[in-house]
Amino acid sequence: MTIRPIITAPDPRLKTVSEAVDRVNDSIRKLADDMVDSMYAADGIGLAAIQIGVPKRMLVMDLDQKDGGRNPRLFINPKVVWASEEMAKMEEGCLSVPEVWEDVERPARITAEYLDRDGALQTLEADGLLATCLQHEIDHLNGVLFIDHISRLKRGIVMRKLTKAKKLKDAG
Ligand code: K2U
Ligand code: ZN
Repeated sequence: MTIRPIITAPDPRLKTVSEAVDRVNDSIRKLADDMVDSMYAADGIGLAAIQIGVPKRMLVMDLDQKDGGRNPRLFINPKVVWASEEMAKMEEGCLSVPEVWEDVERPARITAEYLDRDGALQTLEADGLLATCLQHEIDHLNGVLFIDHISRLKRGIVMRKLTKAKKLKDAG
């Protein structure tokens, strides 16, 4: 059980394009376990490796967690291979963008390919919260935050708020 600190914006590491995982081994599985522990500790329902400072293309999710369940899922080298033209709007938040909630439009339905905990290729068809969360986390692997999808004006306001909050936190 290892809980690792979550990087919060503004931080240049969150703009990193993460590297593909070339072999799913015990080290990768241990990292995934740490990610799950860190996600639960922060009351999140998703977490990308870069959010704990590791630039590898992997993410964890547990949508049941919000209802008190425990059903962690691991996605390694996830790739959206199909997305609907139909869009869906959902209010998003992020463990790396604290206390900010904004509506974001994304494709309503997606098909994604990824490697599972054993390194086997899986295909997932997703809609609803699963589709939104998976796209949000895959954005993290490409150095994109959900606030990069809102208006420049709103993003400016949010970034000034985050910068001020981080300065106050760093000042102790
Ligand atoms: O990337 C993350 O920080 C995980 C997100 C997952 C998510 C984002 C958008 C839409 C659905 C899920 C967070 O778990 S969102 C929920 C949240 C945000 C801040 C603090 C606690 C929980
Ligand atoms: Zn996020």
